[in-house]
Amino acid sequence: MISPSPGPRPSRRSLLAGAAAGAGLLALPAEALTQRASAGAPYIRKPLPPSWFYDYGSNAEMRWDSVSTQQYLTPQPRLFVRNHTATPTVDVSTYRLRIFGDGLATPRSSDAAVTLSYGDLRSLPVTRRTTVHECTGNGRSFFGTQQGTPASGTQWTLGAVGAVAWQGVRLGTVLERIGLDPRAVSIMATGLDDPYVSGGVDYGRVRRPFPVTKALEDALLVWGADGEDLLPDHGYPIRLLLPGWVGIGSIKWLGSLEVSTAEQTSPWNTKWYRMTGGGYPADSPPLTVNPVRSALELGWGATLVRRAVVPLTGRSWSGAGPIARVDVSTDGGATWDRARVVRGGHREAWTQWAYDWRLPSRGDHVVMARATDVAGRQQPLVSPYNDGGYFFDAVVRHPVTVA
Ligand SMILES: Nc1nc2c(c(=O)[nH]1)N[C@H]1C(S)=C(S)[C@@H](COP(=O)(O)O)O[C@H]1N2
Ligand SMILES: [Mo]
Repeated sequence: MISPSPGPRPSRRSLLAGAAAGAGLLALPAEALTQRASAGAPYIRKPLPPSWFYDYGSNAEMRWDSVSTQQYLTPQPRLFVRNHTATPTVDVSTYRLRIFGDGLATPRSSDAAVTLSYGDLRSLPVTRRTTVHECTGNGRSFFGTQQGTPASGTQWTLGAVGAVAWQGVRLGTVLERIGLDPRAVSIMATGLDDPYVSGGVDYGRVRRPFPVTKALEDALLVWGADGEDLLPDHGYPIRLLLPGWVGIGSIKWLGSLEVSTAEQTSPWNTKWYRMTGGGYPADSPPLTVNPVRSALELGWGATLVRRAVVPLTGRSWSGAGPIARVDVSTDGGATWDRARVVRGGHREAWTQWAYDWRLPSRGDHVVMARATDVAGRQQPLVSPYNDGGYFFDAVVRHPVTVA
């Protein structure tokens, strides 16, 4: 299989060398080290080798043609980054998570917040959880390129997503120890990165409220991924994680949690990350559970070598739970055939699948993958337009050439 990628792929040698050192997840191609200066700096700290990422300045997208079928999880060095501002430096020795609000059993003002150090959080019972971590705007570019109605925002293809094995402590454990007022309904999570300024307006620090029910169900305060500390770009030392929910809910560099007996709002649940425009009503609710999506492990317009059987591989995922089935079309959607599940995976991580494309003719083709999750949600052929370009979940028409 040949993919037209502008940069070299990580060499087999560097990957093997990393694996031999027992650090396979952190192995970087040699080129990464020399590209440090030109990468996402000053917004993103980690190297962004062009064979792994599309660089959009403060955001970086994982390239699907850099994903190895052998690697189920997305190591942090390869995970997409979505920053509203720039990755901050947080001093772990002075770091404190502040928890306050009238929704605690003993109400506390911001000045009298409960403070938890990094050490306090690390001493609590550890929970490990693998989830698909995804930006709400993943796939946004296809509103324009596939449906002819472009939406503004980062023009992600399908790589603002990864499957990550997180380590942390259940937020529920922390809240139960502090004590909650039974009338508490909402928690505002606020990051420590600089206030977000856009179009001359200062929106304050990145923050978004989420329901207490989600906090008690499965939210985590995360300090690690792949058995390593979080990388600075992914929220070091502590980030919130709301499994299966829109990426914006998982606030990085978590500075405070305000627990309230009243609903709370921020521009990140009123102005952004809800549906506006198109056919949506003016009062559509803040987005929560991620939709169903699929991607091929191929570059855009990849060239495949003609054989009796051309193997196609890809992944499908859903915020609502496991994938029930995946169907593939190699004739632009005229006929569909079931793909074979290679690895079904954890409750909310992705499903790897494979499809044997028999005797394709030479020339240009469109390959499509359509997944259905256990909740019965199936990827549509068209995603309803919205101004924010959120939740592009339609089947993507992926061009390939058989040579
Ligand atoms: N503090 C803070 N948290 C944040 C953001 C941010 O800019 N600042 N971006 C959010 C968005 S929109 C997404 S998609 C995820 C991206 O997480 P990642 O960069 O670790 O992949 O973080 C979320 N949490
Ligand atoms: Mo996002």
